[in-house]
Amino acid sequence: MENHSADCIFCRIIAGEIPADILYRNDHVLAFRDISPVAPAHALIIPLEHIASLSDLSPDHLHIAGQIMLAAGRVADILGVRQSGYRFVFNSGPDALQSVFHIHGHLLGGTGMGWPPF
Ligand code: IU
Repeated sequence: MENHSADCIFCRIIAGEIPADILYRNDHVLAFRDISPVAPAHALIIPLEHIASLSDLSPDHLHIAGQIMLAAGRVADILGVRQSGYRFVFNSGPDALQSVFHIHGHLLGGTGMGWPPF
């Protein structure tokens, strides 16, 4: 696997070393249910390639960034929230409370949400 990090829990989920409730996988991304959901539907979409955060994306990652966005609609379908609506959120850095440093989009749905989110 490209750029696999043995120290990264999400790389270990990708490698099948740690169990996860997998919803979707293709050649570029993996989606699984968040272990501590904050909404009735809460999935994480991650690239198979280890990239630490949104801020570490470069133009070289254009294809993988697109694959992550494309997967959101597919995962929303799988979770049954495509029609009702959902939010796709990337926490990046300390103020946003990023805690796992393998880029992941939180797909949140299954309930009405407020705005702004703080
Ligand atoms: P954050 O954006 O980095 O704060 O989100 C990390 C998420 O990863 C958080 O919602 C955790 O519940 C979730 N998670 C997980 O689903 N499985 C794990 O093994 C670990 C964290 I560690």
